[in-house]
Amino acid sequence: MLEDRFSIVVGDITQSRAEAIVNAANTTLLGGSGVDGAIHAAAGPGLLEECRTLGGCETGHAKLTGGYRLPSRYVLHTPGPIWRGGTAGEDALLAGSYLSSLRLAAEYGAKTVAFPSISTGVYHFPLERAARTATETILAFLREHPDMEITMACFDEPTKAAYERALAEYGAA
Ligand code: AR6
Repeated sequence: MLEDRFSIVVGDITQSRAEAIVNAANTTLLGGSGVDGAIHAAAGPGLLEECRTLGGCETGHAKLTGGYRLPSRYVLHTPGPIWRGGTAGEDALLAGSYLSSLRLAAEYGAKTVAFPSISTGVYHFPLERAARTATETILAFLREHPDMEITMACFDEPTKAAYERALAEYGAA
């Protein structure tokens, strides 16, 4: 079953045992608040040093680094879109963040990937809408990659509930 390879949990992504975790970064890739700050703090200074060599990243794209002191081997850094009202291509950019991260993970042989809820914090993307776009993108990817497993590491219960609703909507489709 597809749903067996998509877990939605409440947790701190820096504790995840996934081979690759995703960072909801900004286009500089030089750190920030929220999950970005937590990942850099847990990984240690080596992560920022490597990020400095990457030359930033476009919104909706992703770049890979090592995991340094994290349990994960890789970090996939993706700047999600800043919410601008919904008519500035935000949905496609958010889908791009999920898909670019997953393609990079597959390219590097990471079979387990954990995501935070990209763009729904500081970037103010509406949670229900983000959860639907993320879930639809993840399920489509999983259908084509039967060897991969994906976890949504939600920071709180309302976030988890939103992704569970989206899974109920798309999982059966
Ligand atoms: N583990 C899992 N989720 C977390 C964690 C954690 N340790 N910490 C926070 N979250 P945000 P964005 C959740 O603001 O909206 C940064 O400054 C948080 O509760 O981290 O994409 C970057 O540098 C929320 O549900 O990311 C960018 O400038 C989700 O992660 C900007 O923020 C995303 O919230 C990116 O904003």
